[in-house]
Amino acid sequence: MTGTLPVLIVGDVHGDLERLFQALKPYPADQWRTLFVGDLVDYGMFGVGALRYARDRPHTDVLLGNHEVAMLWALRERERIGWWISLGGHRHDLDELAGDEPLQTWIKERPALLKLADGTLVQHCGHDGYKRWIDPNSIDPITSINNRVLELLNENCEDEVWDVLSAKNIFAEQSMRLQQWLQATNCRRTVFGHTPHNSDRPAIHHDGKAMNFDGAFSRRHKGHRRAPISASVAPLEPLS
Ligand SMILES: [Mn+2]
Repeated sequence: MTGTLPVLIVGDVHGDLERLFQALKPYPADQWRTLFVGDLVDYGMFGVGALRYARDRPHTDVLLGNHEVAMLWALRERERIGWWISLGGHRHDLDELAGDEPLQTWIKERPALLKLADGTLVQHCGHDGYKRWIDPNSIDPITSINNRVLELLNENCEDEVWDVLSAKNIFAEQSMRLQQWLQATNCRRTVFGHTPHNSDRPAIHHDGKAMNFDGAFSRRHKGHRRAPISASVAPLEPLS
């Protein structure tokens, strides 16, 4: 069922749960496969609420963003809390997560990468930094990257995951690296969020081989500029 539904991409939500309800209203959960590109937490006041809502929505996958990694890190290492708050974290959200161990486990198990049947790669950041985690002995680079990220989070190596997931998007400017990344992962195009694109629609680069769905969705985002919902939440046309 999930594989046959049309795909809806949801860019960085950043705690704006009320706007998320509004954004998803035209897309009933039973009629869409919903993919969140990560960064549901921080800036807005309802980060954990947004995570729970996405987790419980049918036919939905949620990818790991750098802000989820920062929050997990702050949860485990109390000296990190100030740093995480400086990134936009809210203390009440951390307390909420601290009291919900199943949710903590669920966040840790979110994939870094997801490949769709048409060869679309969904990821949080628009860059190829994930490639350091490819196991050369694995026939499936995407699974080997996801396995390594889970291992790192379980081994308290949030720093390494943070370093990769917080780096700047580069695909819009560096088509050669995009091409090499698509080859390395055996994919045809990539869809991501992470850095606001400042357009009213998802930003399309290199003939659609790279698409950015971070439209500064959260009204608490510093770059919000009254961005329309359609800059962040939109259907993805399948590749033929
Ligand atoms: Mn973000």
